[in-house]
Amino acid sequence: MKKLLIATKNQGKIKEIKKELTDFAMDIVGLENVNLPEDSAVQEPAITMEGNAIIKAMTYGNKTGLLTLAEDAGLEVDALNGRPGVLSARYASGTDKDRYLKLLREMQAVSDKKRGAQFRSVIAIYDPESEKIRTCEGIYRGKIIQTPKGKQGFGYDPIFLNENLGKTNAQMTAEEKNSVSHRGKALKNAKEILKKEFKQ
Ligand code: ITT
Repeated sequence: MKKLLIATKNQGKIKEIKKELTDFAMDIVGLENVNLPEDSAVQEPAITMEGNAIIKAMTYGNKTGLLTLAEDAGLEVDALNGRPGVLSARYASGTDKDRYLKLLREMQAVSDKKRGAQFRSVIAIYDPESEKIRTCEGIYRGKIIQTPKGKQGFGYDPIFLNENLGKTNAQMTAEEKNSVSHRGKALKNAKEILKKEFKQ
């Protein structure tokens, strides 16, 4: 079976990606399964998520020689004109909690009606043999609540409410989150692209 490297260091992402790809006809490997030089941290210098996803997929694909899937994701808040967006992981130093608490502080004066937001996931797939690269994305709309809720998921999940389901991402299992989320949607697109364009 053809190997597919999932090139992310984020444990929350790995869990969701692996869950979505369980029945997929490729041999899924993580960065922990491949030998990489010590200095293999990847900078994310691009000003778009697409640019950063491509940089990550190409860097790890070229280092390992494997077909590689990488993702760049972020939270785009309406009242902040789309911030933190591509800078979501670097919005504040410290932990995920430090970052979502900073966001809640920044949004303290924003009324209930204006708290719309969306997650965006951009996936890049790169084959170092053919040098072919493809990207796809998924968007997931919801609302930033005032008080964090739930313990599952990662990142900004405790403050992101799915209004249809009446719960935050952090109150969902990985499976349930995948069925509605940006990453779930992007992965469904990615599976189609992999089947059509990267199967030998
Ligand atoms: P890799 O680059 O190794 O994949 P990362 O954590 O640096 O991992 P990103 O550069 O894509 O990932 O940053 C995405 C940030 O956006 C991440 O740190 C989270 O804070 C947030 N984020 C992305 N998807 C999320 C989700 O599904 N739920 C909550 N927060 C999310």
